[in-house]
Amino acid sequence: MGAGPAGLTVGNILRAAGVDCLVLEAESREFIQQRPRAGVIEEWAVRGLEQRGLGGRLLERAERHSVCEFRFEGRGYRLPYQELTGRHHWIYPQPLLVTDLVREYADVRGGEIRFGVRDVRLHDMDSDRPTVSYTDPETGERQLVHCDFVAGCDGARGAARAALPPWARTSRHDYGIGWLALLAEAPPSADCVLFGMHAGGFAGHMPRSPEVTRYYLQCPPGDDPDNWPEARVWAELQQRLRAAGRPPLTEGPLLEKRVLDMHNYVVEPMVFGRLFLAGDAAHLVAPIAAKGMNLALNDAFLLGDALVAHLAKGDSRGLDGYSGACLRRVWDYQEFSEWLSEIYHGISHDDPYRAGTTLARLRRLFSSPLAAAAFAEQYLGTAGGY
Ligand code: RFL
Repeated sequence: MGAGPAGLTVGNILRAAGVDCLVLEAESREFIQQRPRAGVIEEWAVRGLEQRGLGGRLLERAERHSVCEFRFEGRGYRLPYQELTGRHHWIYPQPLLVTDLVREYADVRGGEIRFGVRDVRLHDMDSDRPTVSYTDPETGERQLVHCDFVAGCDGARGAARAALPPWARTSRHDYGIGWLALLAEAPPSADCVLFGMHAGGFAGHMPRSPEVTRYYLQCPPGDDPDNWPEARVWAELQQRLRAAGRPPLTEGPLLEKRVLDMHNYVVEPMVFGRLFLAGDAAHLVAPIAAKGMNLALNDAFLLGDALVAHLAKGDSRGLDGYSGACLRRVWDYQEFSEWLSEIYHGISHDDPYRAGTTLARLRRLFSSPLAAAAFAEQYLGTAGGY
């Protein structure tokens, strides 16, 4: 269920092993191939895609990033994470990755996919023969799919999570802040990601391609994007990201403008009978640390490989340990997101005590090589070892 990074990766792994598989997707192919979202992919995740024959186009086109820059108190401080850890980030827009994965799954590996399905429901997940039903968009008829396993990869608002029993635990965290997420038709204004910590609120600059840049502006949760006309957006971005000796941002028309209320959740366990949740269906992490798609890929690698081991070799160890293995990385990234949120938002808080401790944390990153290396390791994600 779901043709996002998680569902398509699981589907591709199953198809490579010759396993019959059907992907159900609520939207159209055109829509999912254009939906703008993530852009930062961790090195281990790219390696995981590559090992499963899914990284070719990404490696040809993605940009490699090795440094990020924090801007506060009117100055820019560069953090050379590759120098500190030997590892880097890849920048590859999520719509391009989804396009690659759909093409490989449907056009190369012969996987079946039904787009535009409506009213998807799950039945008998705790039996040996679970079924999924949906309304066919063309005929309007209900269809029933008999399954051996169901991969619930239908994101934060899908049907899979809703089908969990009452005893499944969902832990939630609300940051109490909003981000205005923007895509600008403007070239990046620096060679790297910029984080602006300012009394007026956080601002972020994330290069996406030579023509397009993602920006974020902290705003009240639930704010109306109409409160942010282009002139106000650019004035705030210029102010919050200003640093001595750095040129002003290159402005351009805004292609996307939406308010995200920052919150996280984690579902435990990620399994109910024959239903295995993966990606945002199982855990949401606000885009603060750019981790969500990476976690979705980690789940998909573990689930796809475990299903193949079970179906091809009768080895169930991967499926038995699936939830625990995913959750170790999930909680690690949740914790980092929490820590980073304080760095981003502590200065703009009304509380001068919090602003003081946040500035101390920031200064430590640029005075202690050990603190910088610890940040870099978490920012890049640990390559295995969980
Ligand atoms: P997706 O991508 O949401 O895919 C789920 C798919 O399921 C479909 N669907 C259904 N299909 C069938 N039946 C139903 N009932 C269905 N209901 C929904 C949906 O149409 C969709 O196609 O989940 P997946 O695969 O788990 O992938 C998760 C990632 O998309 C998400 O975590 C990231 O986008 C988060 N994220 C980022 N993650 C990163 O790792 N690095 C980043 O730089 C980053 N930047 C971001 C982000 C998320 C953002 N937004 C919009 C919240 C930036 C932003 C602005």
